[in-house]
Amino acid sequence: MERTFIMVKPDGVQRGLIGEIVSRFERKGFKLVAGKVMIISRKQAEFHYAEHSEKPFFGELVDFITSGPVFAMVWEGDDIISLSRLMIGKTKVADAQPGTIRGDYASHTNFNLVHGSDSPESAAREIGNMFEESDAVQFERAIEPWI
Ligand code: IDP
Ligand code: MG
Repeated sequence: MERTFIMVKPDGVQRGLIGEIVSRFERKGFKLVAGKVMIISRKQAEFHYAEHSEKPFFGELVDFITSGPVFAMVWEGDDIISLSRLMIGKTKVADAQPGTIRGDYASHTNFNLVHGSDSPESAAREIGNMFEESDAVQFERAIEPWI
């Protein structure tokens, strides 16, 4: 079982797409174990996007991600890191297939609605940057979604 960090970015929150995005992961059968509306600090944003610190768009990216509330979440499921990235769709808007979140709702790469961790190491780092250990609720489901 894997965990990943999923975040509805400020554009998704402002466009009223939290429910739509959460709904897709729920219907897929993944388990939500933590979630909150928050405004992330510049320090958190710079840590979150540290791998892009040398890119020309880094400043813009940090400005954008701190520009308003986000909906930060921890989701759990088998192979959730790769499966959630498939559901989110490709980074560049021109490559994001219809049927994916970005393919269905995003029309600009800089405003692509949602973030999902790309590896177990990124997931652990990103979750630790936004949540306390005690924020994650441990529970067993009465019924698994694939039954
Ligand atoms: P990902 O969100 O699909 O993992 P990354 O390559 O990690 O994509 O890039 C992080 C974020 O930076 C993207 O989601 C997008 O918002 C932004 N970004 C990526 N490439 C560009 C670019 O060429 N110009 C502007 N923003 C970009
Ligand atoms: Mg990334």
